[in-house]
Amino acid sequence: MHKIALALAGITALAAAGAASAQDKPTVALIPGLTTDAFYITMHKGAQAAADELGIELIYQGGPEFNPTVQVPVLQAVTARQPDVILIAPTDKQQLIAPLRQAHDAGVQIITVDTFIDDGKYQDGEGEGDFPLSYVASDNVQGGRMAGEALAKAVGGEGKVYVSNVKPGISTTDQREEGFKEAMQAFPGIEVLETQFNDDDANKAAAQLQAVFARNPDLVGVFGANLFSAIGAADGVKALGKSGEIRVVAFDTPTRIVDDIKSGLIDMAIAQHPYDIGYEGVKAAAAVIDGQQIEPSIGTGFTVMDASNIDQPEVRERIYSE
Ligand code: T6T
Repeated sequence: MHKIALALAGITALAAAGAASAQDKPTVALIPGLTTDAFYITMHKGAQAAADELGIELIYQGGPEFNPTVQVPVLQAVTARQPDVILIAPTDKQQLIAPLRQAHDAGVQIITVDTFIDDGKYQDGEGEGDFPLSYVASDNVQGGRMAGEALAKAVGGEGKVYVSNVKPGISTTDQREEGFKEAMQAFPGIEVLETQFNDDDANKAAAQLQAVFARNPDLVGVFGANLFSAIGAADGVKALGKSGEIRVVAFDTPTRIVDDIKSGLIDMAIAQHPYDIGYEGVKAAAAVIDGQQIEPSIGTGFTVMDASNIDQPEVRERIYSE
């Protein structure tokens, strides 16, 4: 296994001779949930920044959909390239356990970013999915609670709301829903309707919003539990002409969500810090390559965006890259 210091020394020498090659560097692969998502595009930038600083070769490879059937072949192709460490956002808590174990058994160290497998508690000697070395991510239960409190406040503690979510089995969005529902227990005047699953398709989420409203004309709010759920929920509210009447709270902050905060369509959005997840992920991978022990869980923060702070530079710098 490479030692970063040695690799760096080697790279310096080769660069001086004008012949540095990718094989001389330790290699880390980042496999996102899907490639066309501003959240993972931003994570890639953070990962690349850390890789450049630490003299690591970064491979970035993913699929076009947030789906284990699409992600597993990508994982197998990346494993065949034998990187030292794979950083991956597993698209399902259970379905990625066996494929990741195969990669691990082939000698690749695993760190999960954003999402986890199994119970997300790694290296504690328990469970089928205990082998990843670390989980680098937002606190998604806490983010869900924050969203719940914000929506409860926006609707004045009363009326019908629901969660627009991706699909069951994804650690992040499951936890956000859990946190949201936990927060709602403090508001007896709010009824949480059945969750609508949109398969990460904003058009489906928009159609579902309109269908839920057709069944519940007294609908007052919706929580979009990720980027596509939130965009779709907001689109649905807009199509009904109910902006400001059906209140929207969003997870994730591409520019489109920020525009909707400005127009009043969305009340509040929770920005994750995907750049930091990518950066910290590669830093942790570098430490592993260097033979160091790392923490089994590495947390990154949130920035809450609403009309009151959306023009502040330190808030705007958390808008995702597209
Ligand atoms: O919300 C993020 C990510 O945290 C989640 O795991 C999947 O959806 C996003 O990528 C946003 O689309």
